[in-house]
Amino acid sequence: MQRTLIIFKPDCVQRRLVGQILQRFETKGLRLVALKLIQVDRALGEKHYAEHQGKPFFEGLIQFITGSPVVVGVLEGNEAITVVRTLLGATNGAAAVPGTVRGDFSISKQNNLVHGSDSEESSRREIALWFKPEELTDYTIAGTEWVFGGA
Ligand code: IDP
Ligand code: MG
Repeated sequence: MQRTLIIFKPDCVQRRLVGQILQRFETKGLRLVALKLIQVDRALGEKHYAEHQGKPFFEGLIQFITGSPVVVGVLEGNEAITVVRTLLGATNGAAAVPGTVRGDFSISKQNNLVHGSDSEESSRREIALWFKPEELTDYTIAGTEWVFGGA
């Protein structure tokens, strides 16, 4: 079982698409471990996107992610990191394949609605950055074997 960090970015919250997109993740079989609506400050935004520091789009990206609240969460399930990235589609919404979140709802490189961790290392780093350990719940969903069986 793997965990991944998701961020419904400011465009997603402003466009009121959070529920619809979260439903895709839940329907796929992923379960929520944590979820909260927060206003991101510059320090958190810069830490989250540290790998992009120095790139031409970095300043705009920080303005974007700190410009309006985000919903951030942790999802868990078989191969959760790859599953979420596959459901999200390519970074550039204009190029993303229809059927993916970005392919269906985004036509922008920056405003691509949802973030998903890209590796186990990123997921560990990002979950620790956005959540305190006590915010991560531990519970069982009845009938889980019907969803995760044979993994
Ligand atoms: P990812 O979110 O698909 O992993 P990354 O390349 O890690 O994509 O970029 C992080 C975020 O930075 C993207 O999701 C997008 O919001 C923004 N971004 C990436 N490339 C560009 C660009 O060329 N122009 C504007 N924003 C960009
Ligand atoms: Mg990335």
